[in-house]
Amino acid sequence: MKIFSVLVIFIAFYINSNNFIKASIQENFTINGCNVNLRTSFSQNSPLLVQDNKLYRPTNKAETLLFSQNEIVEIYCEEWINHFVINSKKTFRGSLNAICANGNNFLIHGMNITFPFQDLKCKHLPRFTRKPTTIKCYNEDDNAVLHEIGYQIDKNRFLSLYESCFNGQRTWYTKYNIDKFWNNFIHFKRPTIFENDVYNMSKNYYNTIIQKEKLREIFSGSLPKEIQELYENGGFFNRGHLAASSDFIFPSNKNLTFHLINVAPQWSKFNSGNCAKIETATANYAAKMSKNLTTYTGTFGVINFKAYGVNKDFYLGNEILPVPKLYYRIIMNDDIGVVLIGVNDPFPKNIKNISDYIICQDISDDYKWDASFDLWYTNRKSIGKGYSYACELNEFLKIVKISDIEKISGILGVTKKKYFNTYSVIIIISVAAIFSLLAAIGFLIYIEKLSNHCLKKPWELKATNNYDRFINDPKHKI
Ligand SMILES: *[C@@H]1O[C@H](CO)[C@@H](O)[C@H](O)[C@H]1NC(C)=O
Ligand SMILES: *[C@@H]1O[C@H](CO)[C@@H](O)[C@H](O)[C@H]1NC(C)=O
Ligand SMILES: *[C@@H]1O[C@H](CO)[C@@H](O)[C@H](O)[C@H]1NC(C)=O
Ligand SMILES: *[C@@H]1O[C@H](CO)[C@@H](O)[C@H](O)[C@H]1NC(C)=O
Ligand SMILES: *[C@@H]1O[C@H](CO)[C@@H](O)[C@H](O)[C@H]1NC(C)=O
Ligand SMILES: CC(=O)N[C@H]1CO[C@H](CO)[C@@H](O)[C@@H]1O
Repeated sequence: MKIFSVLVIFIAFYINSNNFIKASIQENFTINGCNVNLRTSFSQNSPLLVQDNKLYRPTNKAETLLFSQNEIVEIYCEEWINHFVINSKKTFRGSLNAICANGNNFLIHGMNITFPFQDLKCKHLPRFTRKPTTIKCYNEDDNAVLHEIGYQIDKNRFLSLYESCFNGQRTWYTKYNIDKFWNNFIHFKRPTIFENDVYNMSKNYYNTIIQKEKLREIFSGSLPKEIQELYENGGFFNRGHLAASSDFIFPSNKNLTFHLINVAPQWSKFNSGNCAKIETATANYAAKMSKNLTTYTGTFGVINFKAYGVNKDFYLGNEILPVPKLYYRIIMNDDIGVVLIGVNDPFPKNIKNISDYIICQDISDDYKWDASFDLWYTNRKSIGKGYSYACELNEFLKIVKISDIEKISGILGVTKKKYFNTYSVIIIISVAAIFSLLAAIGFLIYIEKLSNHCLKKPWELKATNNYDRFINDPKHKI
């Protein structure tokens, strides 16, 4: 209320006398720099931040964004509300320059008036623009091309947030960056509606009732017990994000992940289980190590219900949306990388043989992982949360042929090689057991020979000694 009245007075003065405002701004320009607290100065409808024609990136890992005095940050919405509307029509432009004045006050270029950062709000968050390219992105799929998802700031400027490799039916992966100053200080309320300009869905195939109908269809009417139970407990196929909203810092950026090109059907138990753990681990790792991570989060294969007697790839809708068998997340920093893979099937009965889901050698037990990966590491083999494992990227790329990744020369996220993992311990014990067995056999054979030779069992030899034997030998009898 107080701020509001101050603003009304401020604006009243502005309308009456530009000179007064000018004077007060000049005065206020003497204090150095600005700081904008991420927790308190951002809200659901904060504008997109742009700098040097790129998406704005924080310059430190603190809770506060720092700007030097007179530093310009471009703020972009599609429409503006509140006090801006009262002023000149320039306020209706999609993008404005905010110039750091002091504290968390910014001068809006062309308006000669400062606002605290938190008052710079959009009516709604800027909407996505999807730009299909002709760039092929998956070696074995000629229909798959990159689609850029971003913001069309003006005629000439399109800023891409992520790229999805999409073939008209499924997204193989979404590629994006996790910032080295990643943080989750800003609370974001997830939208309930996903944007869709890529699927022709006469119905929403993610709707749980429609999903259940589809499952019933393949099981000729009655669902297996486990699946029925999951459904009754509110589970089913979620819209599993590839780029997670939590991978991005700002509300405007988080919101753009809610597009159907960036999601695929994912069992809810895996979604909130190991898939979420992998997301948290990678973002934490970027922040902890202050490393920009290039990330590809993708899907592989199609699930089936072989163990339940239905040996057919499973799609939601009329063969429209394949339900992936595996999800993966590649994380790279220059030529150091790793891939974490999760099984999109939380039913132990359906996973009779886990090796059907292992597409490259699991190295998760061979290394000590950075502590950022602890939560994932501890739960990684739980089938109910979506069994998961890690592979060397070069091995993975022999199977999953992403076009644009160069050779990788090191493993990301690990600290040192474990010389004794579960397998090596098993091997050592087995080898030791075999040697002991051989030694025992050898010993028995030796005893056998000895007893044949002496016609006496060794324990019977106890009483005698070599001298006695010598003396008792008929040849030596005197
Ligand atoms: C804003 O202030 C600058 C100087 O500080 C002045 O040159 C400009 O004319 C002012 N603009 C308006 C719209 O008053
Ligand atoms: C983001 O948010 C707005 C509402 O604030 C919505 O209209 C828009 O379509 C959302 N999603 C995307 C992907 O742009
Ligand atoms: C979308 O699908 C429906 C039925 O599934 C079909 O009738 C319609 O022609 C399709 N529209 C387009 C644009 O392909
Ligand atoms: C992080 O990535 C951004 C943009 O991709 C780049 O400008 C910046 O230099 C990178 N920083 C490091 C330390 O690699
Ligand atoms: C599991 O599958 C692998 C390869 O698909 C096979 O080599 C192995 O024998 C199978 N194990 C069982 C118990 O069926
Ligand atoms: C030194 C000075 O005038 N500081 C003022 C800058 O503007 C804020 C409000 O926008 C005032 O609270 C300060 O007193």
